Amino acid sequence: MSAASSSELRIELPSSLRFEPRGAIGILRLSRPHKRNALDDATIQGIENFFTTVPEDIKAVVLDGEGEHFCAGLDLSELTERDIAAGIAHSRTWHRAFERIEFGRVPVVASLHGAVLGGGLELAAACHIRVAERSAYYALPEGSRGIFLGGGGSVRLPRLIGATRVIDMMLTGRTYGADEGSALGFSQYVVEPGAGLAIAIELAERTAGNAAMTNFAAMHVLPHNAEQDRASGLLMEALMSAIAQSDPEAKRRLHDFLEKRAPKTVHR
Ligand code: 1HE
Repeated sequence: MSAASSSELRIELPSSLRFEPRGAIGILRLSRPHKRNALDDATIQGIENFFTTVPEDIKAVVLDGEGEHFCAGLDLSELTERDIAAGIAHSRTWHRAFERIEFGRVPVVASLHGAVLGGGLELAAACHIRVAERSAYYALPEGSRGIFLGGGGSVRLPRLIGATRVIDMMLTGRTYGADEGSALGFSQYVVEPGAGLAIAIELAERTAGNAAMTNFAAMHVLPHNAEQDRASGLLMEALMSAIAQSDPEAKRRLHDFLEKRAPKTVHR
């Protein structure tokens, strides 16, 4: 399916999701604050649809949550009547939706604040960059609700913070605040309350300015190589590196630098 431009977004989003294009980036907002942005089936389907057909002119997406909390995880009210087969199918819908985020076309920057719980943390973990306001806190209430991770968290979270910490969170209900969580790997940035969205937008705009091939390589090759044996990883790197540098966009950028038209890389 070919993607439309953001001004003619063809996909219909559920009322729990809102999309706001802003030039080369777009903000996708969890918009169910009265339920603390709990993720019901319609929202998960909407996330999958959105990331399958991100409008062509959108080069990066910010994922935000309306209200005081980023996301309270799975909508527990939908869980009570499911049998085993329905439970497996349900978990697989989450897997599909979150894979679309992690291995889609555009980098996704999550802006986190307040509760980032259970499936909300699984959702955040599927994003490429996480900016946490100081109010953000992380927990896996699954342990106390008698359930288990189902949105890819048992795969993604141990890769972020290590399996033993995830086991501890599940078994004891341990919570982590923004600073501690960032040191562990939950977020790459911690910012003051209220500053998360603006910084997430700034970061998204920066990624939107990259060559598309570079973003593709970072999003697809780096996680792939983290799971490869050394020889396969190095071979994949050589192939990707050659593909990226032969792209006309890379040639243009290299000439810009050599002819002193490009900014220098400095640390501020
Ligand atoms: C919900 C949910 C939800 C709130 N499903 N309805 N997640 C959890 O176990 C976390 C459950 N939620 C909470 O612990 C708290 O709601 C919060 C700490 C996030 C926020 O507290 P607070 O005081 O601001 O709000 P509240 O009064 O608890 O909730 C407001 C409303 O949202 C209320 O509904 P109301 O109709 O009584 O107004 C809550 O019932 C509703 N609400 N969270 C359904 N999660 C793929 S597997 C993933 C597995 C998981 O994610 S397990 C973790 C589930």
